[in-house]
Amino acid sequence: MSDATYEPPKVWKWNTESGGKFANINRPIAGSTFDEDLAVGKHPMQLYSLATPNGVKVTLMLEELLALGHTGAEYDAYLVDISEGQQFSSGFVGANPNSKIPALMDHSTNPPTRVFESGAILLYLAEKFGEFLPTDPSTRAECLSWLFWQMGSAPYLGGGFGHFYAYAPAKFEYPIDRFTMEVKRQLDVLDQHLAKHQYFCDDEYTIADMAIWPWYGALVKGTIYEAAEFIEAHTYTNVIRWTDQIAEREAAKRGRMVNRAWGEPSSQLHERHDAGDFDTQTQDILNPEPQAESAE
Ligand SMILES: N[C@@H](CCC(=O)N[C@@H](CS)C(=O)NCC(=O)O)C(=O)O
Repeated sequence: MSDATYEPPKVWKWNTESGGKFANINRPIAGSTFDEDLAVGKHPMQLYSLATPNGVKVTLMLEELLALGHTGAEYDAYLVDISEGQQFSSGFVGANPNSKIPALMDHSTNPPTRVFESGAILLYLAEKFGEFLPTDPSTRAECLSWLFWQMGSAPYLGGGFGHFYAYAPAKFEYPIDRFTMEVKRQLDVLDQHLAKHQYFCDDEYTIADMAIWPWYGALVKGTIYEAAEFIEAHTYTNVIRWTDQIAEREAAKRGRMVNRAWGEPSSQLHERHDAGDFDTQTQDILNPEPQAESAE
């Protein structure tokens, strides 16, 4: 156990020097900090996002819809650099009063429809295009149960485990222990389900998989928090099978690149305004050019 103790004062005060990787963007108040409109491109769907697990959920879905031929799902994806505080512009706050990516504006409606919260965006798109959400009431209930499971569970993974294991200014045994226990329990829930089912709703790839994959698939592959060894990720064999299966989907390969501004240059597509944007990237992968040092 850590011997660090803390006696809370009667009234909490905002300590702007609290430390941690994201201390500069964390605030106890909501609303915009500067005036700036959102850019609007030519397509029906305007996405303001970043390729974190929450952002990737939406681009997985949009790319799947486009692969099925839904031209109404054509989209412009703008990069929101949350480390620079771009989620606090007046335009972004108008799209999402919660100041978090992803935020979607559907310009095919008049007036445009704003949708925030990644789960709500997945559900909105699934209902609008009639895809990736079963219509049979029982299967639909199973799909929505897993979708909402993800929305309720991932904060323990990201805000709990990830924060204290990877981002906090110091390592404290108590929170790391508590959230590791919970995250391993969650992985076991997923693993036991996937031992009996190909996807979360039997053998159908749905918005439930799209919500869970960017978080828990990345966790077992060690691409978030570099914790694969610590949590013994290799023991969750069914989660790994499912993760690899989804990674093979062409739409998933594209979706995970959109609004990505780190990693291998060939894995990044900062903004997406046209399906052809990926072709340029594919050529880079096939014919790699020596890359200059990137400032990102
Ligand atoms: N429940 C939200 C969570 C969104 C979220 O936490 N987004 C993070 C990036 S993954 C963010 O924008 N953080 C910026 C901030 O906290 O200021 C969702 O699923 O859309």
